Amino acid sequence: MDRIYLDNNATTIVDPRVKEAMEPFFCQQYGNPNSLHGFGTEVHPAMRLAMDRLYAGIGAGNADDIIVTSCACEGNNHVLKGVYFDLVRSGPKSEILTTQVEHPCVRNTCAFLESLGAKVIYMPVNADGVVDGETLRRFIHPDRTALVSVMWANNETGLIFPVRELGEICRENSVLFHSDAVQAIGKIPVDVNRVPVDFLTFSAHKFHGPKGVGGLFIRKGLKLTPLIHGGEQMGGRRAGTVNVPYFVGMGLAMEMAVDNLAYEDRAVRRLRDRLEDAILAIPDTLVVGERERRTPNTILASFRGIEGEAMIWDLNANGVAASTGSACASESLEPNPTFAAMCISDELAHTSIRFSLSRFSTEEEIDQAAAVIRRSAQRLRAISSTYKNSK
Ligand code: C6P
Repeated sequence: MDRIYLDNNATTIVDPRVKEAMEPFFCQQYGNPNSLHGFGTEVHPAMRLAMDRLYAGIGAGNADDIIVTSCACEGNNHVLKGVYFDLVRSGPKSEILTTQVEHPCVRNTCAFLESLGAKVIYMPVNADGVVDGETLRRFIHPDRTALVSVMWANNETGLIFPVRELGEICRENSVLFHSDAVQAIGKIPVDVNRVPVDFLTFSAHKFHGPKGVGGLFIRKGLKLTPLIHGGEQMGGRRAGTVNVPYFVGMGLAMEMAVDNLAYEDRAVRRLRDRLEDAILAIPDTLVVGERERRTPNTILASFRGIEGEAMIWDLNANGVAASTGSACASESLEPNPTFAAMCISDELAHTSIRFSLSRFSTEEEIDQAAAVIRRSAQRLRAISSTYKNSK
């Protein structure tokens, strides 16, 4: 039985063309790019091309910076801790604004900064599951707010935040704006010309690049204390020998992600909607958030009376990979903060499954997955006293 992968918000398959582009940089062109000899300098053209592809992919200008990082967790840590050191620790500002539904790498870094004395405000989401301009206006203050950090799209619900409006409000108040665009790149347009972000983070493995490499965009002229001190790599902004093969792979993956945006919007969305219709045809199911407000690949569905973990287990045994939410929180027993912030009841939260597609998903897979999900729901409800009692 072929397995069906519907957990693309956790990670994606590396596009075979990306893998192929990376290969020469392991055993042939393996020089350190900072070396002065030919082994070092011969990798420069590929690095320049990769960097050009990243710039073009997000619409960055020549004077902006993009730092190659090890992942989005690193990029997000860099922004939050950097701004803390630059503006909060010794003033002149005191507060960082973020949301109640950020990825743990933002939420937990903010908690760490609180332990150092920063004031962090976790803004609530509205009925649509996002922080809107009105809410930001309530909390932002030009004298106190050092940074606003709001994700571009949520990893669990797929809901898209009004980042353009939020960025404009930050500009009006002369406050720095950061967006974690991990779940947006390759799914919806991400353009730093249209959205006034100062910092933006992404991770290659979410758009068919390799794991362990990401990017941090820094708007031109902005200072940001490094997270990793050492050599002069990345213009002194991030020390450490650049992971050349992964950087090359990320560059190509970015270009392909942008080239495939129209396909994502049309074909992936059509498959997502097909799966969603099939799920909603099962009695007592619901999906969180309106379709048009979500990234085109994501469904967060709830199956009344079925524990999420039980369903993941059953789906897995029948060849379908999905998740109960964020992969890195899959072992946590804490209530899911995103669901809590959205006022999703405990019952709903415990019965939720995230299905996330990619441009590699096929119609045949979606139809097979729909049949597996339907049978799984029937099987598990037949032994669920919670479900029977709810009837
Ligand atoms: N979310 C998920 O299952 P890394 O692991 O550093 O490449 O990416 C971290 C990250 C940061 N921000 C957002 C919005 C994310 O979705 C993720 C990764 C995965 O939802 C794994 S926890």
